[in-house]
Amino acid sequence: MPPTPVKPSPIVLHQWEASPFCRKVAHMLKFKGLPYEVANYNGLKGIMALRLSQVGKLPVLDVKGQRVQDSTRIARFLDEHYPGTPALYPADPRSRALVELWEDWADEVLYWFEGYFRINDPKALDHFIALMCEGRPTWERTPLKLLLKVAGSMSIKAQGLGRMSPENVKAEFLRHLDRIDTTLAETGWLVGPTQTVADMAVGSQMLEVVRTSPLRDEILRRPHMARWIAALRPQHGL
Ligand SMILES: N[C@@H](CCC(=O)N[C@@H](CS)C(=O)NCC(=O)O)C(=O)O
Repeated sequence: MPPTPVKPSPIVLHQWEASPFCRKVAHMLKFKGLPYEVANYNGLKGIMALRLSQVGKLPVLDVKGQRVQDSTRIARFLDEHYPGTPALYPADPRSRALVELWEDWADEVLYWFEGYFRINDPKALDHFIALMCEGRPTWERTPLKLLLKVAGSMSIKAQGLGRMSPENVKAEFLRHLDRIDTTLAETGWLVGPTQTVADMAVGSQMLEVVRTSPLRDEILRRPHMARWIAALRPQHGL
């Protein structure tokens, strides 16, 4: 009897539906055309996500028998292990450096603005909690909202944005939007002539603002950003 072929283990994305970092990874996998399965940690099941890695954050990707945590490490892993697929990072060293800077800026700076607008706007927070509790018993919404509001406010205060006046936070955010719009004017993408992980990282944060916050109007009234968001939306199913 011929040996039964061993099926390669599927790629599994451990995620929260409303996490911009998880959506960034989902975007990368779609861009590369890699099929994957999703494990959701909605509602109070989120506590189990803490055990998936030493860091305790999502996204976590199980791929080729390895577990990789952090969206940026996942991006590098995917380019290294799937060389025949569209690249997330350009080959040219200077362009790659610029992509990595944009990516890091999105993950480490822009994320806090997205979190600030989500935590401090009651409607945005309710929308976010509804997304985070999809498929879970309704009673989980109240404790999760309390938990995320308290923990979110504390970390945004510790980071600094939470101690600025709302007017100043908004003004700084609008300056960032202008910079992005100016950069996009040249090719429609942040670095070079094609989409890179820079667009996926910045786009995932912006799409979360578009999805839950009234500040979406500020994003969509900037012409280059509006076109860019329209191009990124299908990858996010939004
Ligand atoms: N640098 C990480 C950030 C991931 C991250 O902050 N994920 C959030 C969800 S949006 C999280 O897991 N927060 C839970 C926690 O901080 O305990 C990445 O790029 O993956």
